[in-house]
Amino acid sequence: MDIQWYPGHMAKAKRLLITQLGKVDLAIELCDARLPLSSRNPALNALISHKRRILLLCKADLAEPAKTKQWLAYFASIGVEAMAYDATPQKTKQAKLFIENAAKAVIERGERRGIAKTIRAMVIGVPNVGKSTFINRMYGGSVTETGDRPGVTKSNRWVKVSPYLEILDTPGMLWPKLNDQQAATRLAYIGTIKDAVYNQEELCASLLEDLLKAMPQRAMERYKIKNPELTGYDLLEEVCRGRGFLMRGGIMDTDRACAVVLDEFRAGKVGKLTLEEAPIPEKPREESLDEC
Ligand SMILES: Nc1nc2c(ncn2[C@@H]2O[C@H](COP(=O)(O)OP(=O)(O)O)[C@@H](O)[C@H]2O)c(=O)[nH]1
Ligand SMILES: [Mg+2]
Repeated sequence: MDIQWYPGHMAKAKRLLITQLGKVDLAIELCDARLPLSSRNPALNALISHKRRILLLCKADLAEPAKTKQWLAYFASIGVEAMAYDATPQKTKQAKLFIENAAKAVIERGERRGIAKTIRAMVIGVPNVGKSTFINRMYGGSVTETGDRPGVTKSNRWVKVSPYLEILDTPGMLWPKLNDQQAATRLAYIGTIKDAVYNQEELCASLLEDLLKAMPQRAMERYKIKNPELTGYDLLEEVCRGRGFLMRGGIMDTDRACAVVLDEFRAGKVGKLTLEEAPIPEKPREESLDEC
C-alpha cells in the first residue's frame, strides 16, 4: 500500500502554522495516544524550538492504559511535558491546570514587572487527533471573546478560558509524516489520512490482520472469524460471511465490511488498543570519569 500526502497541502499547512505560531507564547501539541510517535511530526521541532510547548496524548480512552503510562514515562525521560487526555470534563479540568502550570514561568515573569500577563496558546496537531473537540471542551460553553483587536476575525479569535489563558479558536494543522509506510498505514487506521488517499480493502485487511495479532479473541468474536490464519481479501470475505454483509445473489459487500470495520475501530468498539510501543525511557547519563 502506498500512502501519500500532497506536497501542496503540506506547504500550505506549514505557511499557515508559521503565521499562527508567531502569535503565541505556548504551543499545545496534540497527538493520538494510540500512536504517540507516528501521530507527531518532528518537523514541528524546527518551527517551534524557542517556544514553550506541552504535549497531550489525546483519545486516551481508546488506548491501553498501561501502555499510555509507558509513553508518559518515555516522554518525561526526554524532557517532554506530557499528559494523557480524553474529552471528559475531568480530564479537561486537568488539562487546563496542566497548561496553566506550563505557562506559569511566563506569567510570573510578567507579574514581576507588574503585568498581569495573559498567556496565549494554540493547539496544534495532525488531522483527526481531536483538536476541535479539545478546543470546544476548553471553552466549556462559556466563551468570552477577548478581541476588539484589529485583524481578529470570526474564525481567528482569542478565547479566554481562564483569567490568565487565552486560546486561539482555530487549531494549527500539522501535516502527517508519511515517509514510513507502516506508520502511514496506522495513521490511516485512526483516520488521520483521508479515506480517498488509500485503497480501503487493503487497509481494512491490514487492520484486521493487526487486530487478529493484538487481540485475537475479541477480533474473532466481533467479526465472526473462524480461521485466524486468513489474510488479505480472504479475511474480508470471511467478515462479510460472518456479519452478513452480502448483496443480492450472495455477492460479498466488501465495501460495507471495510466501512464498518474501520468505523468500529476508530470508535474503539473492538477494544482499547495502542498501536505503537514506547521506547525504553532514556536514563539520565551518568557522569563518567573517562569523559572528564
Ligand atoms: N474516543 C474519543 N474520541 C474523540 C476524543 N476527542 C475527539 N474524538 C473524536 O475524534 C474525531 C476527530 O475529532 P476532531 O476534534 O474533529 O479532530 P481534529 O481533526 O483534530 O480537529 C471526532 O469524531 C471526535 O468525536 C476523545 O477524547 N475520545
Ligand atoms: Mg478540526
